Amino acid sequence: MSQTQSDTVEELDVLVIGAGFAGIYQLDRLRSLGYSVKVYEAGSRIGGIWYWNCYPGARVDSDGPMYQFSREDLWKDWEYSERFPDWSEVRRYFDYLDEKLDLSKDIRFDARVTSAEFDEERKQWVVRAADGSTVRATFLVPCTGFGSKPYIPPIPGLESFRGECHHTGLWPQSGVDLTGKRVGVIGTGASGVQVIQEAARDAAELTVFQRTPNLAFRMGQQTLTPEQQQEIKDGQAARYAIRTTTFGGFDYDFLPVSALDVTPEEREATYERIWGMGGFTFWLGTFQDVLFDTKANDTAYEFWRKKVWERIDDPAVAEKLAPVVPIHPLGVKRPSLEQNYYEAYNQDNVTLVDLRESPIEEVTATGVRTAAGEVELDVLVLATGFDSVTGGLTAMDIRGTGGITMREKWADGVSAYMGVATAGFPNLLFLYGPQSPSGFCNGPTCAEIQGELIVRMIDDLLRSGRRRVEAEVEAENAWREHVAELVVPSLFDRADSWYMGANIPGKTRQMLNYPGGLPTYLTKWEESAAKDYAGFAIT
Ligand code: NA7
Repeated sequence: MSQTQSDTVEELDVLVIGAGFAGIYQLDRLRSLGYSVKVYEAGSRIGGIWYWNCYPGARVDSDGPMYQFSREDLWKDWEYSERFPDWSEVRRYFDYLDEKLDLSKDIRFDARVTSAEFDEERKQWVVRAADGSTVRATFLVPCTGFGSKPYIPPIPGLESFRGECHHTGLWPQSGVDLTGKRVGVIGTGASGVQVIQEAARDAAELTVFQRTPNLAFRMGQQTLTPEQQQEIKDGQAARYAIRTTTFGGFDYDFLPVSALDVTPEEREATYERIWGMGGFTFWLGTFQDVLFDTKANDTAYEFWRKKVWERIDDPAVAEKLAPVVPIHPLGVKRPSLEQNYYEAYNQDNVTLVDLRESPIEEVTATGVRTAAGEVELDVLVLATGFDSVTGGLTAMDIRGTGGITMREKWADGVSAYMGVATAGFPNLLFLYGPQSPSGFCNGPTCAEIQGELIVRMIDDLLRSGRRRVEAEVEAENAWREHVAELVVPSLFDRADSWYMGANIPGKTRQMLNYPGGLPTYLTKWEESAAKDYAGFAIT
């Protein structure tokens, strides 16, 4: 039972950290089972990553019907106006969820969790937040997502810049007007591509500082007509039903054929077809060996490169954005979806600086100096990504039974059984965590499917009066090996991506997401659950 008295520390069955999709799923489900649950959220409203990432152009890369919960009572009354909704519409969706599910009453906002310590005697986590509050909970469920710790590179002089400087993941809630300004963007990942498209339209001058080109795909954005909305509604239940059978938790999957086993004409026709569909189909709905076989990948890359070159006037710029010789295989670093990204570079107000040729030397009071000279700027946008997957967890001082923090335990790489728990940290079950399907899986799908596994586990344990669960060391080591083995036949290790932890200097290079696909992951979980959660020590 929970108690809320000013002179006592509140005690809960479950404390959830983070009010994004994963966190609010936990809140709603566990509350409905009768448990006392609260969410601590660092932001001032629900939405998780969509609270922080409100930069111009921030937009979902999944089709709207996939980017919401699959409960019929929720989807039947909800419509996104575009195929790929922007951040403000996703926020409206969260407001809608709040209204329908009455979430906010159990969420403590502006409460960034700073530390958590396990009290072995009482089998409880003692959790503290930056707002001075303390809470005790039998289970701690961090739902901090893959991108809650922005990465700001240590560029010399950055603090001396006198214009406005913002990281995309810490964008001012009041917005930043880029109109008529001299804008610089460092980084061309998903966030960079999105902000560049907007800045190219609004800024007087835009300079893009690119280190690695983004192999971006055609979004196929559409404003949805009433007929299309009806069509979506008619097919929505069926689309959700197949999510657990596909690699990425979407409503489509890889083609069960090799790119090399078809004729060149058939291959070209297939690429044209899936390219035309837009979205991630060219990534996760392509030939089954594109992410595993260099020759197959080369065919996809060449198709993509030609599509890009057709849209860029200057071949020298085209070569920088889509080099004839790939810097890394296509699709092994997270691709982005773009609308007019490549055309932007044909505009007179847009300049591309290739940091591989002219690295950044320093940020000055007035701009950015590279080996090619100084660019004067009013606004500097850092689209430099996140300490992905692990950063949200290691940013907190979470101390387990051995006295060491999670940050210390994972200093030389993560081990996380099933991607949900790590030995030495009992009763702590994280969602969207390291070596879970997370980064390769559609977010809301993962929040629901993986989320339900956690709900079931907590419910099973509490109903049977067992109050302590912990990943076994042997099990988490075996899981890490399993993940490493899955990477070997793939091409994922051929790019310095956040999937591999390779976007942060000094971070251990290892696959941070489960690359076996959602169905295999679920089978592994069910095998464990059927043996009373084999791999977990339960007392
Ligand atoms: P990403 O995809 O990690 O992109 C970060 C970008 O910033 C990328 O282009 C990096 O270049 C660049 N970067 C990082 N550090 C530097 C330095 N020091 N100098 C120059 N350029 C740098 O982050 P996003 O926010 O765009 O997207 C994250 C995820 O959000 C995305 O995958 C989707 O899932 C949604 P690099 O490629 O490392 O050479």
